[in-house]
Amino acid sequence: MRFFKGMLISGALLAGLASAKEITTQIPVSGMTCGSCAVAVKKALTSLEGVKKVDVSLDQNRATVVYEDRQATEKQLRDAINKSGFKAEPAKQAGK
Ligand code: 9UX
Repeated sequence: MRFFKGMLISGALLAGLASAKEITTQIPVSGMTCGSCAVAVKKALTSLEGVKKVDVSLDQNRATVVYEDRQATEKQLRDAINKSGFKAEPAKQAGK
């Protein structure tokens, strides 16, 4: 009995993970010239619903974002970057 209960719980956990999928994406950002620029981009992204983690690199001109698959889209992330006064560039496929 204990065994089957364990199976049920494992199954429920797996189902939960499958429905709550987090995606990590890297978006090149141009126009950032100082630390405050990077902070502004980070704030804009962090304020979006479904965004879990944001890291903005001024040196690498890139934002790394972890977001909830069901609550946000990469388009929304890009729009937020553009609205904050910077520019989300097309993702590079090479060197990913
Ligand atoms: Mo980065 Mo904007 O200096 O004033 S925050 S250029």
